[in-house]
Amino acid sequence: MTRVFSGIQPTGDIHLGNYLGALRQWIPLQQEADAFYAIVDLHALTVPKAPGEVLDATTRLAQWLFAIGLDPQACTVFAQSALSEHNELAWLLECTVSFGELRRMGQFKDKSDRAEFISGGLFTYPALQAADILLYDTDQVPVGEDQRQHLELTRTIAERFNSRHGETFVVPETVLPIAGARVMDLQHPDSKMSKSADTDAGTIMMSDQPAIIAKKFKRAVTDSENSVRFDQINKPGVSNLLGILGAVTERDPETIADDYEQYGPLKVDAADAVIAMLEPLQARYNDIAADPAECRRLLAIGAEKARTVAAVTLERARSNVGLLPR
Ligand code: AQP
Repeated sequence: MTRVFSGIQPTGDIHLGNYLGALRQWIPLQQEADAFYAIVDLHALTVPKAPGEVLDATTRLAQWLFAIGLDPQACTVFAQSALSEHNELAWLLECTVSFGELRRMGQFKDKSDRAEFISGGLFTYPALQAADILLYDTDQVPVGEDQRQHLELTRTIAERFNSRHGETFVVPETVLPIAGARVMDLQHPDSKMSKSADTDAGTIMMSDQPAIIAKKFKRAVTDSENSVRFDQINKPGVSNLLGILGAVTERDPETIADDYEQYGPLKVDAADAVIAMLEPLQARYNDIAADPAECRRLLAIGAEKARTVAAVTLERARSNVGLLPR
């Protein structure tokens, strides 16, 4: 059976980009593959956090993952920090990746430009991400477009390790969604929708209430041309609205453009489609959020299942590198 792995950081509440770009793909893969989904809480520490922030965000994120349809009987959901195997393999992979390769990562450039404190972890975290993936003998990694470069680096690291130390890791493939792979900020349509944007005016949070969603779409930045066309280069704002509406309704954005002459109705329809999609998920989240202890219990069971696979891969890597057996 195909093995799937993907992760998400508990860096704040999740948004429409996370859902359309990655999480929505995770649901059917539970049935079609042997799926491992990690809340990558160690990655969240690459940027300074207040005490308790990551723990709270981890619990809320797990609740959202169950609310959108992850079934702990059908897949393995766990928190990365529960398994020391991730850190141990990360060190072996840090010693496999070069300084120059890490320096070329767009996300590092982007985040370090904005950060007051640039941690060493922010620089090396693609090696930890590679460890997350490679520990599970992963065939496929369903992610949004922004992760493509990191996934390429994971493949390079796996191939280099295999050629230096003998066959150790499965070299994984990146799987992008057909639609929604890159959802842009509604206020800054040249930037991706992100949890850590300066304001949330351009970000549709999964928990946003209908009136807020309608307001954010109404204020979405477009352009002064007043013609509805899908043209991501010259009309990023309008194309983003068409892309979102297309991803939610599973229609082609270029075809949808033919239905509109003005931006107003397009904004209203995009908002309505998103509201209708989110309402049942929000209702399920509200039920699940009432019992945080149950959610942590499910994560602990997931971590035990994950360890049975991760421990075997780590031991193989240690042995192939030539470390003392434990
Ligand atoms: N705007 C987006 N469009 C499509 N996919 C997206 N993803 C994130 N933003 C978009 C996908 O969501 C998954 C989880 O992302 P993450 O939380 O691990 O980290 P990120 O990519 O760094 O997401 P954010 O929201 O921008 O968080 P911060 O601001 O904390 O860095 C990934 O599969 C990602 O591709």
